Amino acid sequence: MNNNDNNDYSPYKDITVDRAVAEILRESQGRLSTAFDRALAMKCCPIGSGISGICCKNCSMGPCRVREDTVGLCGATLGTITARNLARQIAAGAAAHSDHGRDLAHLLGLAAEGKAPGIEIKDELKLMKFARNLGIEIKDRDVKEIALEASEKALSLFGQQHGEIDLIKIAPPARQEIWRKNNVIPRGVDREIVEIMHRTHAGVDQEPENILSQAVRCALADGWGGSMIATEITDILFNTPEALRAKTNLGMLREDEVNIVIHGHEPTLSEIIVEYSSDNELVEYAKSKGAKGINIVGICCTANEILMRQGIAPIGNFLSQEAAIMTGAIELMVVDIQCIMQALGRLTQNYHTKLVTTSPKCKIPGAIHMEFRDVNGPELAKEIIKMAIDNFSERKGEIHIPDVSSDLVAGFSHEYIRYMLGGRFRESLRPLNDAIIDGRIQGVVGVVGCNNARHCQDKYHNFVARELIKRDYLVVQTGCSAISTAKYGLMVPEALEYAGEGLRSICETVGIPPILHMGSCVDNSRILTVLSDVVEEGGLGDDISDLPVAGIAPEWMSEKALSIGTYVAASGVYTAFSGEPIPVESSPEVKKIMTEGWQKKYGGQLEYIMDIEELLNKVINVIQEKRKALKIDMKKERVLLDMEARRALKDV
Ligand code: NFS
Repeated sequence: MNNNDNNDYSPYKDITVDRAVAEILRESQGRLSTAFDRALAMKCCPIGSGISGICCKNCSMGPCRVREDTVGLCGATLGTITARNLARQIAAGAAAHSDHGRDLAHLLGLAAEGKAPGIEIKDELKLMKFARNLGIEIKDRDVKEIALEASEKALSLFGQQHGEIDLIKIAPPARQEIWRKNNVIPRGVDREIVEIMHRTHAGVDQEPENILSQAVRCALADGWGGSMIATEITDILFNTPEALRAKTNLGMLREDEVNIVIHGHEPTLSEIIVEYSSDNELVEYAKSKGAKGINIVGICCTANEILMRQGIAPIGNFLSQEAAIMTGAIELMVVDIQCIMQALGRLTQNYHTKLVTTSPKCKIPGAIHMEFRDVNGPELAKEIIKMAIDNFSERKGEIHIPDVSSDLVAGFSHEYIRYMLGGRFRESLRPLNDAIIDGRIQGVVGVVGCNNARHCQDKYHNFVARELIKRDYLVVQTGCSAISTAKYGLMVPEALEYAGEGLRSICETVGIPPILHMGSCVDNSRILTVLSDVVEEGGLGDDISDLPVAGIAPEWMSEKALSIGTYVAASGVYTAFSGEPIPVESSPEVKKIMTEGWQKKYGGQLEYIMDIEELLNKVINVIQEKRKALKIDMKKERVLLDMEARRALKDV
């Protein structure tokens, strides 16, 4: 089912293409301020955003506003300041992902020692793989002992001072050599973040290229370090996702049930809340208060975590969070970290909705703080659910739940993709490589990232995803971008009617949608693993930069997206951002380093292209050039390859 076509919600069709959000905005008639209103009321600063010059506020002689022909009080040039600012943003993004990974590494140790009630090791196979990747001996050892050592080893990667972080060894050997040659292999996650803060202090690193090399090293520490640790341990503790069906959008709120929204990024407490939401005692308690049951739904990446493993409905992405509150149907919104609008604190005051913060790292004025401390999961989850139930009878005013929802299929971990393509006993990416080689799949494109209130919600995500599948490109997605296309019914096998003939034939054979939901934003690390596996499978070159693949963040907004874009580019993938400019637009010097410079060094680049059609054409051209270089650009007859022929393909 998909009833989300927004043509009749003028004037909101320029603000959002999501009919559910548009309906809520129309209903509110501007009575309550949302990010959409604030974006119209306040233009963004052209200097701060790097469109016409740049601003340096790293010392108190400034802030200095600098253009190409001027310098700051210390003499800093436009290029230097631009590179410094971008590096700091990348450090913030990498820190957010990695600190999340650190907490999970810590939790793995507690779970191994039995000190984290409600949390246990669910995927032992994945633990063994993770431990091996960390260089841990697993033979004849107890699972808990291995888990404890894996936790300690993972934690040590954050503070490691020398050498190379272990997980980069998952990358193809040729890729590791490129990084080694350019001296950008992360030594330790925290070290790279701290070094950016040092180098960008006034009067330290002044050469844009050198600053950006450290930004690359820091971003790689995110993708192949902090984020990868987060993904791997989340799978170990809560299970590696497998394909499942679910539903999405605001229509998944229930008028007659206690609605609890989980919002943010951490999977831990959310998983426990989901578990207790079906607890008999609590369900009976809800019924005693006049509700028919307890309905758990999600927003942003916590939603993606519990969707991927439990099939819980994501009711919206980043720009849906205020609209969700404005339905008046939410008893309680529980938030942890990242992408939680401060506006929620004030907005919830207009409704009965309780806003509950749970992380010591994120308190919000107007919210009730109920701290999650690893040891109190079940107790806290029950308390939160009970608070929501008690709030059910406090609903005031009219409830407005838009009747908008779509089906989706999620759960495409890299393990599941291998299994689905090769079967449980011969799991393999071979069919994918073969389909790319024979041209039925032209390439693979990651469409990822946020919503941005300065651009129409979901419009670009949907545009690029639809256009790509139409032309036989397999689309893989994470984060808010994944929720975006799911909301329009593009993540179900039925969406194959929009796909090109080649892509459709493959997806029909395997039984998958043309767009694969691979999880939350830290799960972009899954995409890195798949790309490495595709290289290892053979026939498509020796390195990620040989593959006919690309990355797009069409509506990006967060510093995390800048870190992701940088590590994807530095991993050898052409990456394009649209919507708001990357804040380097006024510096031709920095733009050149990130495009031509990184292309030469890393075989991938990161650029901003304002026009979405131009971006699409560029992505397609880049991929077609890769196909040409691999000599697979000609349409071939399908032939069954024997082992010898496959080996020969490796040498293409
Ligand atoms: Ni990613 Fe996920 Fe969404 Fe953007 Fe925020 S929720 S971590 S940063 S807004 S995609």
